[in-house]
Amino acid sequence: MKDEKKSGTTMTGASILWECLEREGVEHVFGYPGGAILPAYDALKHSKIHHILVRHEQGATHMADGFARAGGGVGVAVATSGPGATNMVTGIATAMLDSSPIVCITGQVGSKLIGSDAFQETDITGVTLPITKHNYLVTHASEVAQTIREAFYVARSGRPGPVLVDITKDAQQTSCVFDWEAAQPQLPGYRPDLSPAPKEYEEALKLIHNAKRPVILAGHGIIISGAMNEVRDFAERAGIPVALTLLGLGAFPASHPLNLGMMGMHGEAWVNHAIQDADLLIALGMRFDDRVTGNLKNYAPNAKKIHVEIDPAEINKNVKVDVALVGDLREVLHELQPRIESPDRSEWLDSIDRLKGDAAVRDIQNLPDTGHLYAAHVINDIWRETREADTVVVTDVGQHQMWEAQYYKHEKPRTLITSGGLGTMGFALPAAIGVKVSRPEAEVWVIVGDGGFQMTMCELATIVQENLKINIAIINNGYLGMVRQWQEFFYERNYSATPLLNPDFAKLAEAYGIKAATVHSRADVVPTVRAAREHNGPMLINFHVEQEDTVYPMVAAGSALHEMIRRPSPIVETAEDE
Ligand SMILES: Cc1ncc(C[n+]2csc(CCOP(=O)(O)OP(=O)(O)O)c2C)c(N)n1
Repeated sequence: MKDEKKSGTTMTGASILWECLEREGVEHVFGYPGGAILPAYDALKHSKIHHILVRHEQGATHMADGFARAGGGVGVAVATSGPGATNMVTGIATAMLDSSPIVCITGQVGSKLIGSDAFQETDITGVTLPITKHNYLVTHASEVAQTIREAFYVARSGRPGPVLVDITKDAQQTSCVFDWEAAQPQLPGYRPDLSPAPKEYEEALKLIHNAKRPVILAGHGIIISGAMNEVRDFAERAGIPVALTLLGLGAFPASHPLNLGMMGMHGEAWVNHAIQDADLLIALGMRFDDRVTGNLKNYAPNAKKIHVEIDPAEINKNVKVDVALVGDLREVLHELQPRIESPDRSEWLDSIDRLKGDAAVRDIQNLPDTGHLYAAHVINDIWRETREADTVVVTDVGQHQMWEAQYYKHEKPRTLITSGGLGTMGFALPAAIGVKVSRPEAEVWVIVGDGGFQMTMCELATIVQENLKINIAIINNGYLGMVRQWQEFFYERNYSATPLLNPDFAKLAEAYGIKAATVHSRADVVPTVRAAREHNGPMLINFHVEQEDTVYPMVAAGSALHEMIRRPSPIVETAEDE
């Protein structure tokens, strides 16, 4: 119907832009206007697309990213040229490292002015070349349709990622005949659909069947591919325990008996020991990031490695593997699944259980109540209160992020949204806006440090303007906590530039018209969380937690995965003394 109406008619580049976005299924965009993108903003009045006015272009990119991660679609961010476009850089790099499909549209100065250092001119395609999956400079209205179609195709296919489309002002203003059909993507060199050869399946099966101590390493690719059921069936059938990356949390149910928990720098001790002891690692949709491997020289020294991954560039990049199955994880597992044998692996699973040993007595949840409020208490209580609901937690970066990963037990995919690869402070608040727009029925909780919150807190205004019910828990320790922790361990407690002078966050929220509370004691956590859930609008809770708390375990940079710094346990030490 739509085709008949608009295809073949003469339209401006700006109108074509919105028309194409609508046809790509876009209902919301996050943006901020300015001179070079004004023709597009003018044409917005004829579009059904809802534009959400952000307070900073970085926020627009994180919102688009949160939107994509929560809902599985493509998020769209819009900005003007020059400073508008460069403000997007951090969000684009964040999406790139976490394979999140976003399309960023930027205005550019008139095509005749390009290269003249015109007002607000930046070569944004040059700037973003290494941090986009692909980018485009559009200088004619006639290129808009095909470019937008390609941009969406590239962003969402294969290994997803960010695409930037920079459109000159004249390309937006001038007109041409719009033809959606003729604007098919033409990308002869781009082959996102790969599949492994039969021989590779045979080799993988042989390794799986010969293994005595296998571990599955489950990553974000499982969620992107929608392969949760396939991974669960595979793990159950083969009797293989599953360790998860930070971005993999939710890809395998936390309560499943084969779930080991998070691996890596702040993974639980038994998970890292199991990986080091394994004779086979089966890496599914993960990329052996240094945060999960520790020192590569001593990484899983006795293990053969199978890598199932959609991006061939990841194979043998960090860790040399024995068998690579390059393709979509879901399809690869469909192929493998019927040929998997079900051996008895109880000996291996029992030995991992024994590794769990003293972990519980070291857990802060189980230490005697000293009257202090710890971040772990807050996060554990939020989990207990919200676990039955359709809850999405969006975290920022730092200690609270790691405690969230340890204490919020994610059962389902897309319930933890966090910046893993780039570790972008300031991500949480805007990303949560994108999450809520994508999934309005979900209960959205932001868990954020006092440092990261201040990086993008201007988006509180966007929350109010859009009337979004988002709960914000600030884990306020008065420090740039994770950096302070490194200084504590590795820089002789020289807390250089990490103590924070904070505003009264509750008053700040109230200034925006957001309900707020401040909590100092453990007893007040649950009632305040309940009040936030019941409140019909956004609420911010400022949790004043123990200032010098530490995330344990920790694999120090340069250490092997099994060399962990662990929380001292009086009980364990007493036992050793005797
Ligand atoms: C944009 C950005 N700048 C700097 C850092 C380095 N960094 C990592 S964690 C951290 C401290 C975070 O402090 P806060 O937000 O208060 O959270 P906490 O660690 O206390 O939970 C810093 C500065 C970063 N990850 N991102």
